[in-house]
Amino acid sequence: MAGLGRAGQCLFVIAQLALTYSAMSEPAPEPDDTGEEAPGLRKIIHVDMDAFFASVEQRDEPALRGLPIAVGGDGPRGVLTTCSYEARKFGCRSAMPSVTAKRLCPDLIFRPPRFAVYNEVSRQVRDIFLDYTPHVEPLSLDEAFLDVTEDLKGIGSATRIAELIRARIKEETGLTASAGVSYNKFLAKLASDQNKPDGLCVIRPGEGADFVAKLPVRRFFGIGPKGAEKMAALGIETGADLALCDIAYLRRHFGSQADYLYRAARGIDLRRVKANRPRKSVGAERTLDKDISSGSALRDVLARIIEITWKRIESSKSEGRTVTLKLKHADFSQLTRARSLPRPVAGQAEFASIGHALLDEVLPLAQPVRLVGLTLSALEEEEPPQAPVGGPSQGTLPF
Ligand code: TTP
Ligand code: MG
Ligand code: MG
Repeated sequence: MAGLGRAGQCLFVIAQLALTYSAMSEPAPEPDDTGEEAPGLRKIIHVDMDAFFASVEQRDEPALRGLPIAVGGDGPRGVLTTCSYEARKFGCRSAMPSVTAKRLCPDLIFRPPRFAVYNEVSRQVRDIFLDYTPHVEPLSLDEAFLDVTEDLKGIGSATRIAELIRARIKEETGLTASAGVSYNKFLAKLASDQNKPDGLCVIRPGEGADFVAKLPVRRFFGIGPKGAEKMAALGIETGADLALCDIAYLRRHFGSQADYLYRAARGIDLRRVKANRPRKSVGAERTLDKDISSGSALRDVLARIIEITWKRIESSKSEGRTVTLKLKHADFSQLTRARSLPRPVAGQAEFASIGHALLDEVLPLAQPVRLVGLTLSALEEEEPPQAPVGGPSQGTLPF
């Protein structure tokens, strides 16, 4: 680095940033097992899009339909995010190295991911869910739990609601989704997976324990390949095997997961569907590979962060009044500067000018900086109204 001019050093830092970029996204969903239980018999639907990223690519490029395709990089270090059901016949799977997938399926066609499009579809699908209930808990871009215990639209059954939702997703996005209907989240999620793709499965009250007994434990939510291996070593292959284990045994071998497993093996899950908390802020931050103190290098970093953050603000259709700059020093002490407008920030140019003005306020720096972040908050988004749990229709909506 000694021979590089300031501009050269700056480029070096920016190049490194690309590798260490860490995004500040929506707050992580709270763990589900907080003890907050849903009283009474619920009607829960789990909806999950089929081969989501790959189906979007096949939708938008009709020549790909019916063919084995993968979404991800096809270079030597590439990994599949997902692949079409045509590719799954060859054994291709999510998270598989692209090299392995190509060996299994030499005709596999690769496309790079287009996250902006997937986000857009995800929002469309979420809007459909919200037409049926405010109790929507997204698990990822392509799936969510819905509590439809209260039949707000007078549709008559949870199964019928699930069918209507699937039909509307097809009509409005051109994509298929699978749905599971049951009386708790654990079973509804198992059910949505049961008849994929484009499938529906209903597990009625009284059927949960039998359904779970026959399943291999690796299909249980929260049991990954490693967990399944550990169970296999203990002779636990199916839900029925798991149901034979007493709670003390489970605690000894699986610690804090024991209560969940004990209940799951019996088809019991007391977790409530938690509607997404409204987003409080949209932002991005970067941890720098090398601490920097020069004002101009920081301005360059901030310019990149502004672009990323503004894209997020646009794609989440957020509007906000407060811009906050965060700097973390080499010794981890933190410095923030915020500015609020009486109205929402008007556009990227205004957002950028506020961000840079905040940075100018703190220059020159007393010590080098290891992290830079910028957020927009005081967002103007509404929380979905919380329908009361219980009420006259509870328990009256047939499956
Ligand atoms: P999933 O719902 O797990 O998978 P899928 O929709 O592709 O296929 P299906 O549900 O029909 O089995 O994941 C949704 C999307 O999330 C997926 O299309 C791509 C992305 N994803 C990854 O990027 N990495 C992963 O390891 C997984 C599992 C998914
Ligand atoms: Mg899916
Ligand atoms: Mg999914």
